[in-house]
Amino acid sequence: MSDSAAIPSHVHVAFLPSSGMGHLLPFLRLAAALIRHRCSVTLITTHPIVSSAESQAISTFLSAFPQVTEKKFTLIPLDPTTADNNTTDPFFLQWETIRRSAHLLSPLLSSSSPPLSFLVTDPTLMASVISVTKNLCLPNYILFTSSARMLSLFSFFPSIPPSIPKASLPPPLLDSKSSFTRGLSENSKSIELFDGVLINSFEELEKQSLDMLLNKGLPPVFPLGPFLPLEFEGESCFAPLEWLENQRESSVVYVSFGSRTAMSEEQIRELGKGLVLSGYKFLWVVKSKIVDKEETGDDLAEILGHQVMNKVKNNTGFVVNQWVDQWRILSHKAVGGFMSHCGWNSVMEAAWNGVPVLGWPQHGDQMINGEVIEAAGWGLCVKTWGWGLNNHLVKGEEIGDKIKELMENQMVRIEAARISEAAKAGGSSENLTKLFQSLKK
Ligand code: UDP
Ligand code: G50
Repeated sequence: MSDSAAIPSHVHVAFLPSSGMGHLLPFLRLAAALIRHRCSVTLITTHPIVSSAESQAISTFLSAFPQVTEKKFTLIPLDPTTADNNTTDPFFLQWETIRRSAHLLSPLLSSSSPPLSFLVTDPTLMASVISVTKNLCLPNYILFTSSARMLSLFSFFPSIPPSIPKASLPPPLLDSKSSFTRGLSENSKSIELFDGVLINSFEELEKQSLDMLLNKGLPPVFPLGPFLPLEFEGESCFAPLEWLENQRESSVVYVSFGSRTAMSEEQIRELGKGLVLSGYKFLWVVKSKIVDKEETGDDLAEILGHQVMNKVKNNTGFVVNQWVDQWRILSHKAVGGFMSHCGWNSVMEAAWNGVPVLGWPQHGDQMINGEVIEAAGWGLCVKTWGWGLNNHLVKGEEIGDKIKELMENQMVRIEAARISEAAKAGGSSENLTKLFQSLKK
């Protein structure tokens, strides 16, 4: 987002992100953009916090912007007897915990000084937060943390737009009783009570979905992306820049499945085989635990096997199992391809930097996001690899072939460069101005 939007000086915005870095980071990036436009900002942080990455990001954000007010929101512990027994993912459980505590937000919001102009709410918390803000007559905007294509599914639900194949739906949506489905359907129903939807996307990339949303009579949608990372995000995290500096242009495959997706050890081993078979140099972020605090790294060599370790030893591969500075990696000229789970933040970061993507969706909205990449032609999305579920092992040979297919494809490279130009030329600052104009009404 650029700095050119004309904005009144008295605006005070509160942000309520949900758990997971994929939710927190876009909130912090948008908050920083509003601070640059002279808004006052309150950040509501929910406690306890699930991952170290989230705690770290919040504390570096608060020290970089001392003018931000932090409001700590202590959650009521989730009663295990009433929780969804099928869900063990700590991030999903935290969404539910925040929802069930939402009624306690009222005093926190009404005591803000100067009074709040509006709240920006995470999509996973919509239905439980909207009744609170309605009671306070406080305007409430959603920051949708996924693609406009996913927003179109979300807003049509329980109908499915004809453009979205059933096989691409987030798998838990196929079970009408799952807590994910219940949550999503309540949140989706509440959308019309909101004042608008902010989204990290841009018109050139998702015109069709954005037009469809416009014609649906929803609250106005403001595409404000791509969101750019904040300088301090990379401060304390790792990027093997020296190694990258020594590689030829566009010769390295960067492999990462985001902040909360762990693969089985068996699948990690096959992926390693695939990387070796591809013949390309690789920079691979290995994650074997969902929550970072549980990652030990001790037995990495054992999981990866000697072929991958040989590559590491002779400098033709680089493996890490810690938080990396993904933006700096994607913006490095040595990186020529990105094997990704298609988390929406990663997709937007690849778009900005013009890096072709090999999508291997693992959960939730990722297949739908991968289809956005395919439709725009700047990558491939493999739909036959079965959501990375444990009962479907993808063999190294297949993985190696797909990596070669991506890295040798000139068309995706040309399209990636085109998407990057469109991302940089996009109309996010005009849309930000429109948002502020809509406030004055
Ligand atoms: N990320 C990072 N370093 C890591 C892992 C993730 O900087 O080691 C960032 C990544 O750049 C993106 C976010 O964390 O901004 C992950 O969000 P995404 O939507 O891609 O996936 P999720 O982690 O939510 O599945
Ligand atoms: C995270 C995730 C899975 C997933 C999504 C995530 C979305 C966002 C849309 O953000 O698709 C959404 C809104 C409200 C809701 C659920 C999902 O209750 O891990 O699908």
